[in-house]
Amino acid sequence: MAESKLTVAIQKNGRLNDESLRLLLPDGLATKTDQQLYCNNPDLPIDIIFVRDDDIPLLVAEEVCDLGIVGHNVLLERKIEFESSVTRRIKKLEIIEYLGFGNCRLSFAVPEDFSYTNLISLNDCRIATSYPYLVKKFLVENDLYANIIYLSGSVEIAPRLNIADIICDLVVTGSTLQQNNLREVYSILSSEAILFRSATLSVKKQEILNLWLQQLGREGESNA
Ligand code: PRT
Ligand code: ZN
Repeated sequence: MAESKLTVAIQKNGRLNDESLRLLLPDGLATKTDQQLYCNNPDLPIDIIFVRDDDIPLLVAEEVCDLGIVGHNVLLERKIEFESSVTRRIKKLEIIEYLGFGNCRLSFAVPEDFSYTNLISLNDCRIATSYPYLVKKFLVENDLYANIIYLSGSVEIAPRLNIADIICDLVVTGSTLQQNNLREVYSILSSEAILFRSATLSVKKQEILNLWLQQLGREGESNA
């Protein structure tokens, strides 16, 4: 990647794609097509790479990209995964800004007929989730024990299929839970989209980043 430009990884398709593009590209420059994986605009100090959101933290941690936009939930999940890996040597990631879109929460939800009193009711349950590292961390911190069943999607259907007793998934309005006869009982994380960076940008790239954030009218405070 060119040293005179920043490479930003954003979600190719999905909930964060539109808003991420709107943030990165001034009006009129948003010309992405569905098939596009790469956007190189000579008028901008950034190149954009379109990928699945789950891959973005690794691309930045491996310094393939300089910046990324994902939900905070995805960044935190992948960070814990990286930290627990003994084979992968990855660079630190720093949050530049909370972006105010993609708001949601990661919550435990139980079937309507599940007898839930408090967190202790989760003990010994089978919990289906796409966020096994965040759930595990929460259980350990709260002195709870449960079996975590990893599912990459359609988590809400797991209790009905009897592959899990309860779930831990993203919730916004609660209507998906309701449709699946589930009720939210405890939220473990509030999330929104974040712009984040590799902690090891070169001095040159750091200068480009500061200038670009100024152009966007953004301060860009770094916090890990
Ligand atoms: O293909 P790719 O892997 O890139 O996309 P994805 O399918 O993994 O992610 P996507 O596009 O669904 O979500 C991207 C990010 O958007 C998430 O990581 C969150 O940070 C954020 N976000 C915001 C949401 C939602 N809102 C949301 N409602 N992510 C998922 N949902 C789903 C949730 O999983 C559940 O199935 O919507 C349903 C709940 O919504 P309600 O309104 O019915 O409660
Ligand atoms: Zn994803």
